[in-house]
Amino acid sequence: MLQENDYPISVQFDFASGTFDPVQIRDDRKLSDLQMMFHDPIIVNNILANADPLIYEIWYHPFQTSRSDMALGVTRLLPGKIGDEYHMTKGHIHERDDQPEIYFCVRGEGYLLLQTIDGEFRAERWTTGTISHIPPMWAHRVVNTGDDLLVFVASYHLSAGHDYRPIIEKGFRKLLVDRDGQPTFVESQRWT
Ligand code: M6P
Ligand code: ZN
Repeated sequence: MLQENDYPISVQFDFASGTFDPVQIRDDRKLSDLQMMFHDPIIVNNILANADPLIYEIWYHPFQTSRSDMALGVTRLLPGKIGDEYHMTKGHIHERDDQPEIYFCVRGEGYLLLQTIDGEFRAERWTTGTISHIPPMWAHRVVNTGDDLLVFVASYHLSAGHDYRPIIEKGFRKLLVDRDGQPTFVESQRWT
């Protein structure tokens, strides 16, 4: 017997704005939510003394049926920098170690950074149209190195869970900073 939540659901995505309708949950991530993520605390505190700029929005739609827990997330990552470091997502690793995710860059350009707990690191170059598979056990973060909005679509199981602790404690091995107008990887001082 089908339950009430076992029926198909569709939402309408708008490529121009990078939004979809109807949205169930919207989460705004401001600089104050990413204080521990950017490498220069002095610049972060100077900005926060006057303003708390929006870095990205996440638009969610959970699809929960009596037998499944798929989620759709659309992230709108604004262009910009905090000091010399490009806007990025907080980044997380899944609580469950058997849970992958698909990220689809539908607008903009940048990088997907991936890292294991043991410190294996990968950076996937993103342009509009890149689709990346994030295997289980890899932390993931997206960096917008372009002048335009970067929008990516994510699909994952809600039960995967988000663990931010390894990112808050040590961050990723490499940072993406602007050097003479060029996105450049540098080693993170926090990683030891
Ligand atoms: C995607 C998904 C979400 C995630 C969001 C932002 O939409 O992976 O689960 O929350 O990106 O990433 P973060 O949680 O690292 O800020
Ligand atoms: Zn994830």
